[in-house]
Amino acid sequence: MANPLYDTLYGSHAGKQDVFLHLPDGRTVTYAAFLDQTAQVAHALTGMGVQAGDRIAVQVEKSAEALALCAACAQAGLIFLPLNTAYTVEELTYFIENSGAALVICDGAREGDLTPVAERLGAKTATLNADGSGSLMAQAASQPTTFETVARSKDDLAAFLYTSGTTGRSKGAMLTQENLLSNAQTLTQEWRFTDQDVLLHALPIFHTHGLFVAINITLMVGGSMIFLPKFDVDAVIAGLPQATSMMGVPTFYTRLLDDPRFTGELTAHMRLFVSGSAPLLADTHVAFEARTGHRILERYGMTETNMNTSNPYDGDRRAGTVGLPLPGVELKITNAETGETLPDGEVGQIEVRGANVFKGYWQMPEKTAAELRDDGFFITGDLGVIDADGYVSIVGRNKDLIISGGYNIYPKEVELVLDAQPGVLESAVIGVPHPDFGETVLGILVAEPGASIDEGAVMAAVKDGLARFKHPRALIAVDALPRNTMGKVQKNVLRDAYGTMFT
Ligand code: MLC
Ligand code: AMP
Repeated sequence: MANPLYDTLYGSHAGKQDVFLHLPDGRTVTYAAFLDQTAQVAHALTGMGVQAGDRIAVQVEKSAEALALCAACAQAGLIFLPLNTAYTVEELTYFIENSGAALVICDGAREGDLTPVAERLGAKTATLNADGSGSLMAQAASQPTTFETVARSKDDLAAFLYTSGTTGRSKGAMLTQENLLSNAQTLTQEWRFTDQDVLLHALPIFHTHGLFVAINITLMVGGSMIFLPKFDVDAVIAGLPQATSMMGVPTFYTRLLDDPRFTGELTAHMRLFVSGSAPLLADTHVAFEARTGHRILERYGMTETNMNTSNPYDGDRRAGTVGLPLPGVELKITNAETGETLPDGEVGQIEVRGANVFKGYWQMPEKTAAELRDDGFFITGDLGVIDADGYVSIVGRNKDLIISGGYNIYPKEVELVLDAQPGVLESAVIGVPHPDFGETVLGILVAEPGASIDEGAVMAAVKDGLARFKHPRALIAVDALPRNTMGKVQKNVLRDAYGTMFT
């Protein structure tokens, strides 16, 4: 039975003894062995009573087994829901409840906390640890190494990825098989990936960049990956000689440039460096070329749309731009108030349409309608401009979003926690420049009349409720927040006042 996503990315490699993964301990995993394990995991999952269309919430460390779990979901027609390993139990509770997950796969260290939450929400639990141990693989080990692939259509959902919104509550972006396949096909061609490529993979696999852009392209061509648990500058420098290509967020590249071992000689053999998920400063692009001779290929994407634009593989990779719309992706700049299309050279909101654009937000028709027009154009919330050569530059956002080291932080989510603290009348959370993470989080607090704010207690409360990367790097108490005549907090005034704190 046909299942386009599984058949194209995985089934097409049946029996191949070529290496798919190079692991940090020196082990390699062939495609054949990977597919055998995938089938076993698919049996283990269906043996727990889940069925096609069910959501599988996954908060596990990066490992070959975690990839087999993702592949098994595709083969069994399950909807893969990857979750940032930094999320707290409180955050996870929301995702499990909102998604209606039938099964939660977590690290053994989290089992005690998450099992009662999962049970209360009607979900089962299994464990998968960073070393591949845990109940899921224990169950899978005794299963057959073949599994009857479940029939799915390209319009069926393949993954949920949660992306917060300016109102603070995360939204489950519904991605179909076609969303993933069409983008992987396009990127493979645009970026010239082949089965000779060895991609150095140091990204997390719970977000679009590391999961779908990096891995699906490799699977599409039958390439291999140096599969690092996370970005570590020593491991990356050690792995580069065996790699042909690398993908990363800008922080990867600024950290490599900070290391004198990262030289032109070390990278002379490399075919391609790709950057995205956050703005790559033109200075970084220039410094990278001066050091290595390579011009980073910057591209622009989103959880809701996968990749939208890319600088050319052959052609001018222009620093400070995100390149040209990808084949099959329509991109326009519009007036945010009227929706009318603006001419090249004028700044407006970026809207995109194509097979890459998601189906909507899970059980949130109003939020979906607010961003996904009836004609299929998706309002990205990014501000951009198209130049005379068609190159797109992102010049800002009209969504309240901070991007720190490539992770999204939505100020509203942090403000809600700060406002709930004793002595705090109100707060404003802003992003300010940071040399390592690009942007970092700053909390501005106003005390209730006559009250004083215990900043230590406030930070302790934040630590309990929010993932580490969302924590304000500093809290600042002020008498009042600047407001415009409409009473809206002027965050630009705050950014001007505190923007140089960390630079
Ligand atoms: C880690 N920390 C962060 C952080 N990452 N804090 C803020 N922002 C981040 N991004 C915390 C750590 O837990 C640690 O806390 C402290 O900050 C110092 O950590 P570090 O050692 O400097 O961080 P490190 O572990 O090295 O991680 C930094 C990083 C990582 C850049 C390698 O954040 C990363 O891999 N980012 C990639 C994110 C990503 O994949 N984005 C794609 C989104 S998809 P403590 O308490 O331990 O000191 C998307 C669509 C598209 O955007 O276009 O691709
Ligand atoms: P996410 O929701 O995690 O997928 O993040 C998507 C957001 O990241 C986009 O809406 C942009 O704001 C930002 N982004 C992604 N790629 C780039 C880039 N190359 N330059 C600037 N911002 C980017």
